[in-house]
Amino acid sequence: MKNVLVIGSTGQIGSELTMKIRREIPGSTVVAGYIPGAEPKGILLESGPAELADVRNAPQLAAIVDKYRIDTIYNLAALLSAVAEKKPLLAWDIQMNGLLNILEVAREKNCAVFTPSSIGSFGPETPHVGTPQDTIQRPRSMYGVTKVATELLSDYYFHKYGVDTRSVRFPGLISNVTLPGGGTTDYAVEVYYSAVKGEEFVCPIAPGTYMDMMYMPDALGAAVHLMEADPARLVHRNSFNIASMSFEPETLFAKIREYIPSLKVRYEVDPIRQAIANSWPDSMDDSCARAEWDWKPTYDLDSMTVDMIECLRKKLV
Ligand code: AKB
Repeated sequence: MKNVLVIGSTGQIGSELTMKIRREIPGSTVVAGYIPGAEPKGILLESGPAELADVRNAPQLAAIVDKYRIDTIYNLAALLSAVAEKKPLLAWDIQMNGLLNILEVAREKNCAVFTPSSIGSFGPETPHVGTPQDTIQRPRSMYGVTKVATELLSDYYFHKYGVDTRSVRFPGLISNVTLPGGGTTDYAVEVYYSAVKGEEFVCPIAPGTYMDMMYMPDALGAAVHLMEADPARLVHRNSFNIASMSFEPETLFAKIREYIPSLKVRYEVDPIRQAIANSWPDSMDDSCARAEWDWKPTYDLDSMTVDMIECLRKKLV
């Protein structure tokens, strides 16, 4: 991985992944791909090249790959689960037609491709506790449908054309740099902002709803580590379960109150998000990722909470 294109570089994952690769992979050129209205700013813009990279525009992607001799594409363009339910056709266009464009460019120009999947690729019939790596995937949300299809299409390009496609199923990602937008797990980020600002938090997810979650530094580490893993060890490719913590809203609020006792929460359950959350795993089994590329998270709920509060205090107070 030397010359990298990050598509969706100003989003929740992309903004931090672009900077991490620029910082940590010596000699790398990392192009920050963006769409109009989501232009990179500040350090993201100043620390390396940026190009318009709309997944629905195949010639545009091919030109960037040629210009920078791209060898690895991180495809982070997606509508998250709740917003995809409201705009299913747009979600399909970005997530599926966009992916096909990327895979075709990768096939022609010999690039490796990382396209994240999600806990959203599972559905109500999936075993919810200790969700196995290989199990039933019959999601009922458009987000989930596109994630399963992403896994299958990425594996198809690997088996048929030898395109080096790899992926992880991300849990809900918690970060203090860029807010997520329109996801089912967003509550677990937003409550930290409310706690630090001293505002009441209105929770759209019902108490007792368990979902897998992960702190962003671990998620970024997984994305980079998997793309650098020895291909000979990979039995799976698209996509690996990865896990670090699983909690329900009350557990998270109790943990935050250990550090900010004044946190106030009220529930106003959003039926769209709740239905999606009910169909997702409570906790995934990530033993294949551990065995095939030494995946190991570093943060638990306590260490993440300490770091989130410290970083948000610096940013917001
Ligand atoms: C969402 O909630 O839609 C995402 C996800 C778990 O894929 N954060």
